[in-house]
Amino acid sequence: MATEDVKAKTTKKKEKVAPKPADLALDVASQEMIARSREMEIETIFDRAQTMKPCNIGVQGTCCKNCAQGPCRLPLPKSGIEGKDTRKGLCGATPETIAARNFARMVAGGAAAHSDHGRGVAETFLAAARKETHDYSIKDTKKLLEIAPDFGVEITVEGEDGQVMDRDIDEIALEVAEKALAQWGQQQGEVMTVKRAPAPRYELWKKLGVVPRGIDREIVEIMHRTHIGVDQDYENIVEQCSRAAIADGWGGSMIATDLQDILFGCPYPVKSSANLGILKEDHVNIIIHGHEPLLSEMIVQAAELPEMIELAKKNGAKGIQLGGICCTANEILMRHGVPLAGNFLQQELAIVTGAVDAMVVDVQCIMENIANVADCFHTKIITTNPRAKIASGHCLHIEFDEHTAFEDAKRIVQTAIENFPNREKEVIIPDQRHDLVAGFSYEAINYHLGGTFRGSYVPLNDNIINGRIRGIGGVVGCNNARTMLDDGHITVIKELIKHDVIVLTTGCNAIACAKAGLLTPESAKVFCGPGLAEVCETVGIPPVLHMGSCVDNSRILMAATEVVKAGGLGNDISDVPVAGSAPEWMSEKAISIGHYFVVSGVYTVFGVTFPVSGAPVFEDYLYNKLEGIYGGMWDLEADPIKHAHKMIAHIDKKRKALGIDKARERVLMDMADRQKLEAA
Ligand code: SF4
Ligand code: MSK
Repeated sequence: MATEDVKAKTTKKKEKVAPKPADLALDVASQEMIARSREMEIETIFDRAQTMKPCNIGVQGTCCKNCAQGPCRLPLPKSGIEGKDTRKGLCGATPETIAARNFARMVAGGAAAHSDHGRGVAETFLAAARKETHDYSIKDTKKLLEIAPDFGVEITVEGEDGQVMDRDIDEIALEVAEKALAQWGQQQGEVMTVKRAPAPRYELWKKLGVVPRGIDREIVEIMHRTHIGVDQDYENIVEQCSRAAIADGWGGSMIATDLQDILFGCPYPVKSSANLGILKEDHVNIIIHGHEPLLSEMIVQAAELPEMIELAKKNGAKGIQLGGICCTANEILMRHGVPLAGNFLQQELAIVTGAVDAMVVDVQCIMENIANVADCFHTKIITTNPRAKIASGHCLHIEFDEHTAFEDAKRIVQTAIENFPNREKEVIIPDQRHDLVAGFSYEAINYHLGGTFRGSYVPLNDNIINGRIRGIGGVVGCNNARTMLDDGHITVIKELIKHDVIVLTTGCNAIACAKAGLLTPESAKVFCGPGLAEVCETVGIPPVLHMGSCVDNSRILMAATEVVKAGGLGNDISDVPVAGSAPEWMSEKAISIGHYFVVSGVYTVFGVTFPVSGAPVFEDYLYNKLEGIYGGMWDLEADPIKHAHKMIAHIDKKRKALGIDKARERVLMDMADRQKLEAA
């Protein structure tokens, strides 16, 4: 071949055409902003995902860098393993040990993130109970009284005359606060909230010796065991993962959710809207992004102050528009109806509109590159948490302290307002926003199904037993730039509801559903199978119930527990026709959540990729053997339709085991059937 031809061929090979925005994101608003970022030559995660490919060995979970003799890299040979697997790290660590250690460190990272969030909430709760802050107080006394006994706190007291009286609420709050905070540093005994699980589940954990002793202790022990030369038995490592994950889901995350509900109110159904179209050109736009509601609750109040609205007007705006990204978004949506601006992969794109006057961030899922994108606009990035700063001259740090919370929030809102006149680039806001109904705490589901006086999960169970509802899908989790934004989420969920599986959602999945219009009762008749559509229509609920943020996956555990308690669907979560899923996961928190779903008895499928493929024996342990121990197991399925059908197959397996599989052969409902359903 002539030299010129070779050159032409090589150059041609190098000229890789960037994928079209429509191939990178499902929603039109994101597509428009990806296109705009390209026109403006602003690099985003969508570009980096093309130029940087993931490491082939890390993806398999078999790269170890736990000591300075490595990294030791043990990729699976292309031809597979024939005979004995002789791969070893320098110290002799097998692929199984390495993949298990990496998996365990992800559980530790995820559990630590959730639980440290929970600790922050518990500390604020204690400050409120001690009346050290005027900015927070006990709002939901009903929930306080409900959870107090779980911490061994009496809610009544016997008077001198032998009469039983209600105890003082402040006293109860203080005792609950102290007991709750003690769960983190506890060294012996059991994390107290773990006993909320159905009795057979708790007994199984006791038998297996995986009831967590203290939240921090189990996380620290993972880090110890995965140090070079400690735990070299993948089954034993997974056992410790189970302790830490239970300490997260049934401990740190659950306590965070409870105490947030008591401080800010338990969520009940609320209407709002979602996507970048919620931003307003003539308003000061403040995006709140991250995970903790402690600050965002204060910002919501500060933004409503007449003096702030007046200041906004003085600066040329018509008012103040708040919008959320990631789980902070879910927190303030659930309790105040603040609209959702977008999910994880939309954080840079929100700034690209040119309409964001401040993006206020706390902790978790905040991409460092928002500082670079903000640099191209007038947007101020305001970090607020001492744990999460961004080393960029363009970021402002206004530290948030629970003792001066409202004043801090006012400073932040004021900073955003004063930045409004500094807009320099053209503002382009995609005309995309969808209505939604959110706020389905497990208490709200109880109320919605059964009414104020006879709130109960019995109607849900009845409809599962009679086959109108096939089962329950818990579909949650992140976006992942290695796959099309929201495509996995929406394809999986549409397939589930089409087959009469009701979906409980949290996190960025919930935001994806909101953008796709799946969080409205009206969506039921468009997307659901006849049975689920009938139930949603009768009860007036969407087929996808938004339960909150990442820590609120604990609400899904409690909903599953309520289903068990309502009767007729077995004695434990592992008996219920339920399956879990994270179609676009990416964070370590997703691994901790997945593992506490699995050890709670739930078959859990992840999409995109799973970092264990380089260690087939360990992979088989997670995907198959765990079912024999916990009744739940992991699985991976990247194809969203197959992913949904694996969940449906599991749900059908559970229906069969319960003897309710025949109930699905049903005729269309007549008026008498509808009346029966309403009366259930
Ligand atoms: Fe290699 Fe062992 Fe060190 Fe890991 S711990 S880097 S496998 S020598
Ligand atoms: S925010 S952990 S990307 S769900 Fe909770 Fe979304 Fe995943 Fe962060």
